[in-house]
Amino acid sequence: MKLIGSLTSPFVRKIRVQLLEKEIPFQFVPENVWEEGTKIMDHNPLGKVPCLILDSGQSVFDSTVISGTLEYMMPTNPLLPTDPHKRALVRTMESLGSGMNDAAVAILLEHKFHEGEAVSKDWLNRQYSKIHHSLEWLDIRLKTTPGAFLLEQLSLADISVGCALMYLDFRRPEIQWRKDLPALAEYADRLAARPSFEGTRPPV
Ligand SMILES: N[C@@H](CCC(=O)N[C@@H](CS)C(=O)NCC(=O)O)C(=O)O
Repeated sequence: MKLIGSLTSPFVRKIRVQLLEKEIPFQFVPENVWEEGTKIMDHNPLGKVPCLILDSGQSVFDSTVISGTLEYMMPTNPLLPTDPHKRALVRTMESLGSGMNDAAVAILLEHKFHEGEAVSKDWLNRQYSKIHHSLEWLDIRLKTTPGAFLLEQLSLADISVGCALMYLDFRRPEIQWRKDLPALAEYADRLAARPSFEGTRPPV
């Protein structure tokens, strides 16, 4: 199994963490999708990473499809509950993490492709608002759970949300969410101490 991706992408990190937690061996294939001459379109017509290549050669893309595929193909250390309602909640929180990443990446790209007056403040504010509302939602959710995780045990929700929170620290330090939401910050720190997160920290 091969995983095409970059070491800084939070979507790719989610899959790397999942593979490590499930103890599934894989080959990491680095790809810079922004470089001219990238070969990512040979595997994913959308030109995005992560892209998982199964041993059969079949491509699987979009991180949420990859994470679901890995769960039903590889039953070791399950990261999705069997109860349908809890599963829906975990998958929703996984999507919340992805949506936070989408917003944080959109801010990054607005600054990458526009300068000065051309930068849309409305667009940026829209993205910051999504991130702030998601952080508040997570803080409330965390207060309703007795343990260390968003549900009873580690799940795809924690992996996705953990990657999103750590991506904010990495790329959007101006948000300064930690001081207003200390319980959420502690939660992120607990996740960051796991070997799977430790081993997938973005290079500085
Ligand atoms: N919904 C996708 C988002 C993946 C994504 O946006 N990846 C970024 C890297 S962080 C990318 O490849 N961007 C290239 C582009 O948008 O053309 C997923 O969950 O896999």
